Amino acid sequence: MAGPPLARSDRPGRTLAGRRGRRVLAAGATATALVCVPGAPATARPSAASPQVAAPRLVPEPSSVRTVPGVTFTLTRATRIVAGPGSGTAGPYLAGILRRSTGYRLPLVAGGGASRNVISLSLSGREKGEAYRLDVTRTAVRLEAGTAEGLFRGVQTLRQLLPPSVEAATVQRGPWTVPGVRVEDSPRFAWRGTMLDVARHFFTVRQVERYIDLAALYKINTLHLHLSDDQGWRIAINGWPRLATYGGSTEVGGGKSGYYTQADYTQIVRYAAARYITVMPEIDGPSHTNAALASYARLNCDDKAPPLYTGTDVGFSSWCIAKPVTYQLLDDVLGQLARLTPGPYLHVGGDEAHSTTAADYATYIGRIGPIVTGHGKKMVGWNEIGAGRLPAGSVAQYWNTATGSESGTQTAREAVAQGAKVVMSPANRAYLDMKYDENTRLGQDWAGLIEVRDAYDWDPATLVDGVTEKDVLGVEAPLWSETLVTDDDIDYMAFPRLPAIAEIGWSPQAARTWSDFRVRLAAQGPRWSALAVNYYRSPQVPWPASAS
Ligand code: TNX
Repeated sequence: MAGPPLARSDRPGRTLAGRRGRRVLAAGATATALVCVPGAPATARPSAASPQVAAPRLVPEPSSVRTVPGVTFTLTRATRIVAGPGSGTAGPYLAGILRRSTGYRLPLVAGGGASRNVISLSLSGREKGEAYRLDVTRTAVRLEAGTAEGLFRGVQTLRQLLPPSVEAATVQRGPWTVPGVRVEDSPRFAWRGTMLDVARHFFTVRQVERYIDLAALYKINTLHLHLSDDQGWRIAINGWPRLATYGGSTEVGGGKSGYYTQADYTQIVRYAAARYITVMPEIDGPSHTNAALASYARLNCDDKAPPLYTGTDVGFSSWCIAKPVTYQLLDDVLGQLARLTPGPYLHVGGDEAHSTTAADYATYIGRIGPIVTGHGKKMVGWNEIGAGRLPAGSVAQYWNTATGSESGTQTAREAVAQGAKVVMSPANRAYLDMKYDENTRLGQDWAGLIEVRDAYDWDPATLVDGVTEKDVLGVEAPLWSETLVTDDDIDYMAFPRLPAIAEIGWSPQAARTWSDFRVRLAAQGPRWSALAVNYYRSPQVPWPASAS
């Protein structure tokens, strides 16, 4: 299997947990009676001096939440959604969710107008980027942001302030109340991603869209699609038809599989963009290339095509580094993907090249970098690419474990020394395909077992020596699919760990503790039930009785 096997003693300990309890701060003297609960434990008993206010159970935890005691907004048949100019998809997206479960008409109206019994979404000069501000009073819900993207992130917070049944696909009974709050929020990191491996098992456009919606609820903003590997090539490329028709014809276990037409891919990109999620396509190499090598004999150094592969070994295949046709192919593939992808990044893989010599590997990275930048994109690769020459603006995705992987931490440092930024996906923390415990039916365990707390209790800025906060662009949770076939399989491995990684990427480090997160996470259970998400009922999380 991939990577060095970890002894159980190398697994992340439980000592990284933040021990700072949450504080309940009463702002009793203020006229508005706002109660400031930055990191207040949902379970804490307020002291006699402070009013009894339960902190809303939000994931990811916002930078600042102030509750307004005794105030609630109630959504009624007469509520209107007022979407100001430039508010993008935030209004229609919110209306779509609320109409299904409330059965109310909730008309979407443009700009100003009546200010009572409204949910208003408007742009303001006060916030920037993904930051937003949400005010819930007795008469209105007001969401403000500097961009449509910020409004969309704020809509996710508003969803979580409503009862869980708001997520249902059919009409439910209210009342549809929202607690009085003022939320001011912005992300810690710019990149909060998840990866879906559509190569080991193929997932349809509909399945990918479903995953996008679930990720959007936790303010994920990057979808990394692992489009090629030894077992399958999943994107149609003009001029190289057999990559998809032959290379995409099977998968792990040998089932009949599939690929995306360029129209399918564009559809995914648009669907993600409507949720302010950037798609980053990956074409893995120089290893993980068997499906392509099997499709065209001339791509192989000996001009012989290997058979298709349906097992789960890694590192046995390699592009023929010396042949010009390798780079013609990559130029065509990356050029077409660059044109289909509005986002700034192309991921070129680079992991586990065990069948490529170190010299060939460095040659390869030196060749592929200019191909990517020549098509107007920035290069992203797994951390091994740090051993090669990186164009300006490159990003290394750190996948090794924090302990027991000198070569991994070394290449990450080499990448940073060249000016690259790092996205953190340590396998023993962020890999959604690792088993939760010995009894998990799905997944692998080569990087260790990852219970929810292991996924949550780490800081991307202190994980790798020599890689600090300023070098870190963000976090990403990869979902490798050797063992995953159905939506239920995807759900089970991603929930609840994807929200844990999403919070690491969004929330201030000082505001997050495991003891508080587990309580807020528990409140998501009934939401996932309403969304028909097949989540893992971790024994570490105090799920409400109704969630099981
Ligand atoms: C390692 S880590 C891989 C993938 C496997 C995964 C399974 C990395 C960049 N590559 O090829 O699917 O382990 O956990």
